[in-house]
Amino acid sequence: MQFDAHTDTWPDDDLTRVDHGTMFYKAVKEGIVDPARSVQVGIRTQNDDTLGVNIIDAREVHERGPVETAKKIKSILGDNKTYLTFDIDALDPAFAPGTGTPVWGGGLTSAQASMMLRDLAGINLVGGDIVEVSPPPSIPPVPPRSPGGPMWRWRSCACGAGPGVRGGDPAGGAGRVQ
Ligand SMILES: [Mn+2]
Repeated sequence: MQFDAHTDTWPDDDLTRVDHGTMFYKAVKEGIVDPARSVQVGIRTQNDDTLGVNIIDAREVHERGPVETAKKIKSILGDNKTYLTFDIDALDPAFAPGTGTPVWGGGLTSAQASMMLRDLAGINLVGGDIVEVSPPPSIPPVPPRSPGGPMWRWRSCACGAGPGVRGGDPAGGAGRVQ
């Protein structure tokens, strides 16, 4: 399960090379992930070859809403072991400007991401990461909670929505894992 503005499936058949835009091409080609049980959420760049991976692009998230999107994600993942990779550029630059390859406009809001991650509680999550967090010096520092927010929700996703989660702000800025 990948939250991202980019699919990171650009073709590169040199399997000895690691690149931040091609790793999922290689993961599919090497059979590390099952594309039919994989999903990319928040995509808003074009890549004609999906390699069979399910894509819920940013527009679909906006049209469907976070609650229904989370249900669709769950239906794709099923009970399979799931790794979550959250590229911070899935969020609109208005919410997370500090990243290496920002994509202007139309990205997910922090509230949408927070609600989806919370609603994904119960999936068979085995690990995860947050990538591409890179506050450039030319903009004001990103408040520490901004990149930390998805990680916090990731924990709620892994641990189940506890009382501290359920009572929290749906925008996900503040809160505690209890
Ligand atoms: Mn990206």
